Amino acid sequence: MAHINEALLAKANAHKKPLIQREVAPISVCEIKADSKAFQGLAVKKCSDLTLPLTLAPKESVLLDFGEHLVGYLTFSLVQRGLIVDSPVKLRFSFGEFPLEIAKPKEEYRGWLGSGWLQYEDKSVVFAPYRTTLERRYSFRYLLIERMDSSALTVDFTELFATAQSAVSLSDAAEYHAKDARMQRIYDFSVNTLKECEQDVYEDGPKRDRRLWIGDLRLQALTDYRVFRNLDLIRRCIYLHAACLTEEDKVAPCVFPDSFPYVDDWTFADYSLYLSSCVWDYTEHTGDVTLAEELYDLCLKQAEWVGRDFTVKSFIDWCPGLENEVAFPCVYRYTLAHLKGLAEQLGRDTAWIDSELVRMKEFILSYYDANVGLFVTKSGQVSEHSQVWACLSGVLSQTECAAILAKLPTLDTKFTMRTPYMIHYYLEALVGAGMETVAADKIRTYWGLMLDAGFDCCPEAFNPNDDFESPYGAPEVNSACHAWSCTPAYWIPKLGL
Ligand code: RAM
Repeated sequence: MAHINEALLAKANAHKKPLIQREVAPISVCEIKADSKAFQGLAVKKCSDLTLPLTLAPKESVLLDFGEHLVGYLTFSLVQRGLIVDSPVKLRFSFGEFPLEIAKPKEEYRGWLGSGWLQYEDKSVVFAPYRTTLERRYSFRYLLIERMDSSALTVDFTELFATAQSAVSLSDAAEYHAKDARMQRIYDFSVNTLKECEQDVYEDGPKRDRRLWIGDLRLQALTDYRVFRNLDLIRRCIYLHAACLTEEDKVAPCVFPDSFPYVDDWTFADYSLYLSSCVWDYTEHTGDVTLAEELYDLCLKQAEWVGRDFTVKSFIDWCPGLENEVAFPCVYRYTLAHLKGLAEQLGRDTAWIDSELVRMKEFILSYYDANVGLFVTKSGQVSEHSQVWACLSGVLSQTECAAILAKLPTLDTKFTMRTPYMIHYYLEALVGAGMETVAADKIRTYWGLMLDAGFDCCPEAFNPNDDFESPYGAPEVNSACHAWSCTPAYWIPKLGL
């Protein structure tokens, strides 16, 4: 059973703010065409501007483009043409952040996430005129409306719009002028991603999950200290993670803020440790130690349980077959440095943390293979993750880190970084090693290719060599607006790009 700290939960809820809403109408009628040069082989072509009423005869369908990525609710009004509706009008609404989501037949879904995440719903309209707002919130740019029934009557949509919502508005974002147009576009779509994911909590991606993940939260908050500086939301989300613990007072990887008991009973140990990093970042960026005072003991508790056993489950990245044996202890040491920083600020005893830092240095270095100059697991696995996290663990000099990171592009391994989340930590390792130029190139190429692929926001997973890669065995449920991918909005200003 979950362990809920009601006092902290009340604090989390005291920081809840109303969302900003705006109405957005679709701008054009379009179609999806096969195009071998387009991302996933599908391109959207505009057919005409959209003007209402929009008429739909039985078995007809129409694809609409809202012109931008939205998170919100669909409202429509329907009237009959001339005669009385003599049998229900059955409509299917399919929402998509990207064309494949609309184009792929729903029955072909084979992913391991619940098929309920597919963004569509059927609506029977028995009497007209009729007006409704669909109950489920969707994350989309495109909307396909299909008339599924065979009755003889034509209907008109006289009203059709989305009520888009976010905790912030783009006009509140700190301005940044990048050095060139491409970097500016990368910066802007990263900011847009962050905005779309700022809802009642920092969602990982508004299309799926509808919950708060601490690994994502850390990167969102880090970016947001500069971009929107939504400190209420940051504090609210940190409190939520501290309030809703698993049975043994472990920080859960995700909190379901709307569904009691708010957490499941499993953990990703690296995610539990990020509580220290979140509180450390908050203290660093606000100069306010009150949160650290409230949560230090809980942060320490996470380090204590993790320090006892490294065989626990951790996340690291969505890379099949990855052994976390090196990367995970490195995350532990990386977050211990944040914990130590907090202890020093609060005047707490650091003796246990200091001894752990020494013990972990020795442990991590035992994985260094001097023959190849790389970190290797006991089974002989060489992954990009082990090298990156070894550099971030603080056990190597800057020169040693630079030597290791310079080898990454030529490593002969299939255990490569798969998510923009992991690539954020790669950028951090590069910057720490004094390799800012390589970091800037990575931002330009990797996120630049996402732009070229046509994304409006930064996707959850992106492999420039495989358009169909999916952590879930089904690219149509990948999220095309994912907060852990928004960190160019952190790095670009930081590096003055
Ligand atoms: C995905 C989520 C989230 C991430 C977890 C580990 O399912 O979308 O972003 O934190 O994986």
